Amino acid sequence: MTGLELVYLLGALSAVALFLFAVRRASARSAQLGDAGRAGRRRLAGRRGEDEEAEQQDEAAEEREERDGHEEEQEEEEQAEEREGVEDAGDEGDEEAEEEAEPEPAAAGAEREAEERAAQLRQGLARTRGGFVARLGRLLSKKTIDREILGELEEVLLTADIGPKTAERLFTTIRGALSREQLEDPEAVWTRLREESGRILSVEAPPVDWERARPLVLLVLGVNGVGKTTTIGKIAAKLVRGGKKVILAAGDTFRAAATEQLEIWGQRAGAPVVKGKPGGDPSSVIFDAIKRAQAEGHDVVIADTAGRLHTKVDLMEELRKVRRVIHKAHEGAPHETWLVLDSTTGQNAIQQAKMFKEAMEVTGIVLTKLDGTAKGGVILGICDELAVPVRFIGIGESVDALREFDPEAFVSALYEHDPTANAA
Ligand SMILES: Nc1nc2c(ncn2[C@@H]2O[C@H](COP(=O)(O)OP(=O)(O)OP(=O)(O)O)[C@@H](O)[C@H]2O)c(=O)[nH]1
Ligand SMILES: [Mg+2]
Repeated sequence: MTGLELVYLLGALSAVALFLFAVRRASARSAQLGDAGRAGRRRLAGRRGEDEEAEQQDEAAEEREERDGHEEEQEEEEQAEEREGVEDAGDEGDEEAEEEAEPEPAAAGAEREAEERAAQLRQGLARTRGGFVARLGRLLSKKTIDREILGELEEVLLTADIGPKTAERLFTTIRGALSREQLEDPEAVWTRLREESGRILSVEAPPVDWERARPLVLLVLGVNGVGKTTTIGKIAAKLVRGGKKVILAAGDTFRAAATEQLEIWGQRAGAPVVKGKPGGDPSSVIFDAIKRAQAEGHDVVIADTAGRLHTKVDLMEELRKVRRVIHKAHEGAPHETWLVLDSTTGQNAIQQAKMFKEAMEVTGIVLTKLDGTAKGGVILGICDELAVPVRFIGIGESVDALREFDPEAFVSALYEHDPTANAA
């Protein structure tokens, strides 16, 4: 061995010795630290004379450390699985997106929309359907029906908020169906009831032609709280969506917050609002709105009115004056005068309709709040007794919760389930 080799060997040996020394020191230090921690806890416990407890705690701490290690591993695994899951779902999402990206055939889209609308109407009429319609259904769901249940049927109809005249008309229909040897056939009686309801609701009237005058003036009436302002907002939104230029007249100068409420609806619908001073003359506000509509080329003016004045006589007098002034502003106007009725008031709505119709011409009815009442049958009484077409129905507070009234769709939604179909 040369001198140089000897030097190398000695150098390597001393490096190994140094390394071993360092490892030993490090492990001794960590043992010291662990012992110090445990000793510290023991000291604390010892102060309370609870050495054993401290030992148990140490063991528990060791177990916990071990468990935590496992849990961490498990968590990591779970997270990895989740990530995979998300990726899978992402793939599904992509597939869905791909499916959606394919253009839906126009006919299928229209069909889906019609189904959605029918479902929304059914939902809106759920409470009425669950009321007198369900009671009639229960009576007619017997396998055979006899004259004994006639009295019960009559009672259900008379208490159905459809008005006594209409109740009698429907009852006569049922009795007639029964006497024509259809006693064995409850389904035939149910069908008759449906058909007669459809006839009552189909008041002869051509659809509203929004283009027959420019501007077309629609005056909206009704007692306070029935939903005039809300309905005006919804109608305006519908017309604006259909490409019409609409302007609103804040003719309710009686109630302090009425103008602001209409302004909010105007903004929502995209229609300007002409307003006057609080307590001012409603006729002059509506007059100004018509003049502005003529000057600016608006297609439709919708005029809101107060629902309450000091007395009913005042209200009718005021509304007649409004009509006269509208006529002065625009020959042939108002082209439409719609009365808003709140279906939750039941037969009261029929009385209100009679009162307004006696005082002035009413060309259409809007029946609101059908979504919140079991008294929706009142629409039968209104159509039967007043022979004024129902133009729209309100089935909620949102801007799109207003429907053009379609008697057929209404009857289908109301008599949705044929209870006699499951007759035992
Ligand atoms: N659920 C439901 N609520 C409605 C409907 N239409 C109107 N409303 C609510 O009825 C309340 C009264 O509506 P308004 O539009 O202020 O009634 P109004 O006739 O203008 O009342 P006045 O200005 O006080 O005469 C509001 O809370 C509306 O949100 C509807 O179809 N369904
Ligand atoms: Mg109002």
